Amino acid sequence: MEWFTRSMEEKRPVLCTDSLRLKPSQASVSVATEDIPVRMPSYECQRITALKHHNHRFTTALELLEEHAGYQGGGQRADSRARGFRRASCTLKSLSHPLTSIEQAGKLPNIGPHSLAVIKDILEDGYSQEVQDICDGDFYNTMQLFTGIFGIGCSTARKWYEKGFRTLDDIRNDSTITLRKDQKIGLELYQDLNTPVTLAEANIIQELVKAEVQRLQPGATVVLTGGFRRGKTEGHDVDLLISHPTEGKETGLLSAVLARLRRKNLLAYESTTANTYDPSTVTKKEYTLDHFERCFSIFKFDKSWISSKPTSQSPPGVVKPGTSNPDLPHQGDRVSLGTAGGSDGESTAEKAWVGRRVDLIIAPASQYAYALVGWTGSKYFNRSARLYAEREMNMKLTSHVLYDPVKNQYLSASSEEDVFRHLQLPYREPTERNC
Ligand code: DCT
Ligand code: MG
Repeated sequence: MEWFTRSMEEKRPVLCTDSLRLKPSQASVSVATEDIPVRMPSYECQRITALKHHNHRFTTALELLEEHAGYQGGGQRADSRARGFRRASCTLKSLSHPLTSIEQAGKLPNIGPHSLAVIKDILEDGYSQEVQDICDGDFYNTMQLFTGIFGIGCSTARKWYEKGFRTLDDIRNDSTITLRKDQKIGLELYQDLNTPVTLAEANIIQELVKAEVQRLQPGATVVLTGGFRRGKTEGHDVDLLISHPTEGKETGLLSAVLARLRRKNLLAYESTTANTYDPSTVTKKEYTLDHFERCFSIFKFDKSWISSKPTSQSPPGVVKPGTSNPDLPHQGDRVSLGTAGGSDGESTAEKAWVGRRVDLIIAPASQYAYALVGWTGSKYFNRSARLYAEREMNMKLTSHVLYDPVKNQYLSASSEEDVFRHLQLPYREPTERNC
């Protein structure tokens, strides 16, 4: 594990300057670097958190501990342990210089004693023995393997681990295990779905869906959200937010688009959920992400769509979907899903496509700005913005709306900037929301 056994990074202190672009806030902590004190707010949504930062050797270790804590189960206590590691990691990501001393770390917000001990080990020894032991352990590696199956969560993975299963073949060959449709395909397409989706692939899928959506409803929009919108070049899925500037014109769009994609044999799996949004329940504690109409799908991404040879018809790596492109798969394509399979992470059958997870979300125009913030994420940015809204603004933020219970008012927003303005937060670009 090269990342935490690496030797100490360059120690020259880079002072916190305006890169944090902070407004003094009710909730901020004074952080003294070598000589310039800066204030680091405690809510992640108040800070700038970029993908590239100065403290990867700490944050990788802390996020591994977060993942490991999440695997262990134990309800809210385990969740809050996991969150503790993530919050410490987020703090270090938004630090504008490499952390060089434990005294500095101790002055930063949201770094608890356990995280501090790990940081100390890395500062002193160049690695953390605790993290090393987890990485070398059976439990962590098995949980990673099993939770990598689409449709399998931590509790099922843990149950399998406790039963003694260690490989995907153990799962495939056990007659007592009954898998749901999504889990079956998750196992069949294990290797595909555990190979990161590239930005080039995401752009092609977006264009393809956009062409279908706009053919059905001119003026409709399809935006690539999630990690790609935050600047990531790889992700585990493609999150597409579909809308139309005229409220109501998005109605019926999802089923019509899916019918077209199905006819073209582009879908290996689809699961649709209806819109269940009810504004009157906005003050209730929520455990679901949101209530938009959506489809969790697996696309059959034809391997030939990514081409290194540019043509006048299609730019490198990008085809014009929905046109007469001969490369697009069609009914009776060479592959049927039943032929995929094999041992752990291996597909033995040669197929012409690779499975790609795609989420299609339908947002009505009046909720679009909130949906865009929510589906851009990151998950921890959202969590922090929602906590901030509740605790500091006495408001309720969701991916549908911002509600002021004192005025009994739903605050309308026509852009992401409006959402930040309502919350009295400095605007953060998507690339600055990578907590
Ligand atoms: N989201 C959230 N809470 C969750 C899950 C997701 O607020 N529990 C939001 C934030 C990101 C967005 O939905 C898309 O989710 P993912 O695809 O899971 O996240 P991602 O950042 O796009 O990650 P990846 O790049 O791996 O797809
Ligand atoms: Mg995503």
